[in-house]
Amino acid sequence: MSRDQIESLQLTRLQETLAYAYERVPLYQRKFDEAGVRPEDLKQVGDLARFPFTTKEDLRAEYPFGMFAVPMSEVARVHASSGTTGRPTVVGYTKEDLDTWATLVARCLRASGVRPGMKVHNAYGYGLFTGGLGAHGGAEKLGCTVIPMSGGQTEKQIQLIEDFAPDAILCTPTYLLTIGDAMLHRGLDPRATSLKYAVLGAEPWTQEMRHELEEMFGIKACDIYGLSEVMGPGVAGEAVETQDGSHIWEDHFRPEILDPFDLSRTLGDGEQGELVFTSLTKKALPIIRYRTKDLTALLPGTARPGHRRMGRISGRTDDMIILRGVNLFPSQIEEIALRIPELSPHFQLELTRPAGRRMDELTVKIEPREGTTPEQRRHAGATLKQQIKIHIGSSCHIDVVEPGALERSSGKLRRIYDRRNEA
Ligand code: DLL
Repeated sequence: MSRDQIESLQLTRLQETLAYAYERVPLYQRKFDEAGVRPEDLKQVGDLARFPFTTKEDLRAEYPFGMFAVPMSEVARVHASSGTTGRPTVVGYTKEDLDTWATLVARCLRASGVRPGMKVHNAYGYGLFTGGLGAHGGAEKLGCTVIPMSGGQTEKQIQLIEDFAPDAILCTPTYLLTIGDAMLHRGLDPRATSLKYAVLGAEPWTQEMRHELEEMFGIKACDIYGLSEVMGPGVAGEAVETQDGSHIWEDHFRPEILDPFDLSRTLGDGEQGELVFTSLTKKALPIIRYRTKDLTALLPGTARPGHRRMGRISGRTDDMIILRGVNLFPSQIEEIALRIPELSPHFQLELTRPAGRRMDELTVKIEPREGTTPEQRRHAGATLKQQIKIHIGSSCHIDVVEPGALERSSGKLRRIYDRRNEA
């Protein structure tokens, strides 16, 4: 589809979605009324900016099923995201929604190099998390043989990869690294496996990490993006021939980028801000201007010209550290650390304010590579400190810990901020 075709499709679908949501979901009716807007007020796509946002808090307040636009008898499945505190956010799908979801994940997998008939090892977690079943549905829809391994049990993952000889693996980038490290630890060569493609997402990752994983396994690694409130994995996917960021499937989602400091300002393509989505075809849970809190920019389409790409996620609005006035995202530290060969991508940031001090202090705890000498570790730590000062402009403490000392997870990479001392 051309850009023009997509934009005119978006207009019709937006009009339909706004009317559908207003009519069926009390929360939307309330919010639209409060904002003084009616679905008919959308005459062109840009009018969407007049409509109110939806947030995670809205979904929590309507827990569990208050935002569903269809009777429960038409809800074929629910998923939920755990959240750090309080109630989980619950999302629902009709049969038709599940079919659309599978079609879009299949589109992502195909773009990333996976083909019908291939064997796909799915190591995203199954259960309430959308990753496992979402990726599963897409791989099945594409016509692959799915190995529903789920996350965790790294030894078993390795055994099945050896025995079942899959062509592709689906998991988080950090978990693929964990599998690779575990193989090396056991004296196995990750490059000798049957794997040719990896479709990785659910957490931010960098070009450096891509390079590392592609080298480690001898594969092509592509990104897949999504979030449960908007659908799950498959909102956007990356093409293997260009590997230049995920294309957002704009026939099903209308993206916007907003100024994170002034949400009334819509930013143009190429500008970094908060990503906001409106669903265009979802039935069970239509979502209007959902604030993802993810920071990125919209870029013109390349391999799929009708759809725009998203830049990589440079952070989350709620992850941003303001260190003595400098805005800083954990991904910036990762990018710098990965350029230092003696350091691994496993790190944690700690933000503290020592008693009696007026300023926050940042400590980067980072693991070195296996086999590095104490001297190399000291040197790598000093280089990291210096590079952070040059590129970010902040001084920090570096603590090069022992390899394997920091907490790992098979799901999301967790950065731990110690904000106890924050004023
Ligand atoms: O993580 C859905 C998913 C599963 C995507 C498997 C890709 C693969 P949630 O648990 O709702 O859904 O978390 C959504 O994760 O707002 C981003 O902050 C982050 N995220 C997801 N994919 C990427 C990605 C799933 N490719 C939140 N790059 C989103 C960076 C990502 N961040």
